[in-house]
Amino acid sequence: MPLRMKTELSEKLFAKAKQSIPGGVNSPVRAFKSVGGTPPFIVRAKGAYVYDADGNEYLDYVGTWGPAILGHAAPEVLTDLHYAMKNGLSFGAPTPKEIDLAEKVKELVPSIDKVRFVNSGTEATMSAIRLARGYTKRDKIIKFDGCYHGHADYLLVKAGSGAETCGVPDSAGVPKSFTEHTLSARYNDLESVQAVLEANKNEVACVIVEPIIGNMGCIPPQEGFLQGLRKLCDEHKTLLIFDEVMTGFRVALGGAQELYGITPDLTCFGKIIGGGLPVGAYGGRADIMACVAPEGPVYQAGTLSGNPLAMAVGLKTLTMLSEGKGKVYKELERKGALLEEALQAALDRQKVTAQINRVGSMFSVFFADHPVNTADDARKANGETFNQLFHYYLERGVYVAPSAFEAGFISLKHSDEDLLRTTEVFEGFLEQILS
Ligand code: KE4
Repeated sequence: MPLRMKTELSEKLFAKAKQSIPGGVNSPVRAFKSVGGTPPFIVRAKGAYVYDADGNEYLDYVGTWGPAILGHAAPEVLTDLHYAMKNGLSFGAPTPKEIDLAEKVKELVPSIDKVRFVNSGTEATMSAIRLARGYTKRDKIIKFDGCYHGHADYLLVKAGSGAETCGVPDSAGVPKSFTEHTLSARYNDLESVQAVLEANKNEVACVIVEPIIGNMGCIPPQEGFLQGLRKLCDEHKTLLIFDEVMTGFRVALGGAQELYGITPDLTCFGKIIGGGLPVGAYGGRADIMACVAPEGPVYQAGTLSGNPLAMAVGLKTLTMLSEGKGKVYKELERKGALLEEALQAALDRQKVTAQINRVGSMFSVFFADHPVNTADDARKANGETFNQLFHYYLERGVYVAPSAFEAGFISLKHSDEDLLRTTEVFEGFLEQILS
């Protein structure tokens, strides 16, 4: 396994970036704060690989945090993007492509009667919560410790992902009054949800949940948890919002709601729905969506919402994923299972205890001798060992998220050889920490 060639250029670029951009990055988790070291400045991506300014090649399990499910720069997607670009970049007016993508989303996700496109997952969750409050005329919301739903002020409460990684799950700059309506419960613990609902009877507008947590590492729902959430929300006339920004079109063509057979009242999308261009979306029941301006009184807007380039790329991505009626997801499951079995076999050979959590092509390895079913379980895993693995991987051309509180993603372009090579590097790390 050749060690990384050099990093001088990325180091120079990082120093230069820090002079103009806070922390040198446009999103905190990219800065390698928790793992240490210098982030490679990526200049090109193709298939399962990304390439940095120093010419190093990496097998990519970040996948631009989820969108690159087809592999980077899929030729078919680029063709549609080039065609769209020739007609202009943005019109600030309704366009036919928005209808095509909206109809595709409705076809793939039956719980969606109507959908509104925005520009990020944060906008999607922000807007869905405002809509839930407007529809129910209630103010309080319930989120889960460790779930991350973007950086809206009132959602930065016990938030996962970069907030957890940077140690600011309750960010500075958010007035206490902004979070007084944000209640927190524990994921995979229905009793904690019931207690909060009972203590705030008829005051909770919505429960928002990552149906599979991806922002504390990958934590799947335990049997009955999501069904229990659905039942509790019905009993309390509280809306159930699935934040499928990460799981949407990732774990199944219809997302986690298809996988687990749950119908949420509203769903938020991001990442894959834009195929790598900035698209977020929220949608759901017609009677709720009828409250969204200009039809109804809940205001939400955006200059670049429905951008024709992003619509073209998102539509091509979902169209390619839906070819062969779920064939793609059988292949992603096969790849995921192959990697999981190979990693587990390496752990067994080296007699190292770790937890591999996986749903389809999203996964995490926790260095823990206990199951990881909650945010606290994830926090108790050995972060130092993760950080060592991170750098061992990076030096050998395997690029995983620079935080133990993120999920890894396999794309359709990760070959079996790529996955097995990953395991060889992983086993080399295990041997090293044992020596
Ligand atoms: P964006 O605003 O970053 O598009 O989406 C926010 C968001 C909402 N909901 C879920 C479940 C999410 O995972 C995210 C964003 N995910 C993180 C990675 N875990 C984005 C990466 C980053 O913050 O740089």
